Amino acid sequence: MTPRNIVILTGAGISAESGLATFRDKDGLWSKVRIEDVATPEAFARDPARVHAFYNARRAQIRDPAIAPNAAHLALAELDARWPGELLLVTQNVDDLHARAGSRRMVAMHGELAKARCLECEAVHPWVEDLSTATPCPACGKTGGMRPHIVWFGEMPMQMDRIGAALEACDLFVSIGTSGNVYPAAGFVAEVAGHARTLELNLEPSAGRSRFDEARHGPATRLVPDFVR
Ligand code: BJW
Repeated sequence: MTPRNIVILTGAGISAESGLATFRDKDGLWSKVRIEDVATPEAFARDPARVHAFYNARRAQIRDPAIAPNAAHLALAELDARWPGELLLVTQNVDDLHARAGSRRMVAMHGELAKARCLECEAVHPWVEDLSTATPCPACGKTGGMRPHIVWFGEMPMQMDRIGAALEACDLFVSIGTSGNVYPAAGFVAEVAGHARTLELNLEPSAGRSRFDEARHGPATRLVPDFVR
């Protein structure tokens, strides 16, 4: 049966061939810094300067002209543009490569490096420069409350209602470039079991491999264009 409603989940592996490090691979980000030091609300409360330094460096990296969408991002944008049924791209990535490739129907469930949020007034702002503890909020003017617009461990991922509705309505679920270690995203494949065909596209079998109907293993820049075309 031809699918009508598609949900695509992506993770760091889809951006690896664009030059951005993954988290849990050898040489991944979590081999260089401890999660507890940079990716929890407690870390930010304890040492905001350290957390800012980690995200400032990554924000600067996505502005590097050498970092650009690859063939996998472009293929998903092409699918979005031509797919007549429902489609939602749910990315765990905080880079902006899907948006720069042209994907429109998408949710960045773990937030975006290119945005900052004020803890005082909760306004969310597009953000290019470095953040510091002295950065004033452009909306309320308070200093000390600006943080990366990123979902840290223990925080609720963004737009879960929209994601839940798309998962309920989909008849094809495709997971690309994610190790399947982080929830709730790692649980999506189980949520759609029974009403959607499930396909994994990853460099290697993920932690959730056994839950998928089918898996293809290799680099995203080969597997994703092959799947889309
Ligand atoms: C390639 C490739 C190539 C490489 N081609 N492929 C116990 C049980 C269950 C849950 C929990 C638990 N204890 C705590 C929790 C909850 C916790 C959690 O899941 N912890 C686990 C570690 C156990 N989750 C949370 O706290 C989340 N919030 C939450 O649960 O709220 C409550 C809630 C309940 C119910 C419903 C809704 C909400 C928040 C999670 C926040 C994650 N944040 C991070 C960092 C912030 C963003 C950033 O700084 O960038 O998000 S962690 C990091 O992991 C990042 C990523 O988005 C995320 C996923 O990583 P990803 O993308 O899978 O990367 P890797 O490196 O792991 O994998 C890359 C894959 O690509 C590999 O498989 C490679 O093989 C492959 N690959 N090259 C194709 N060329």
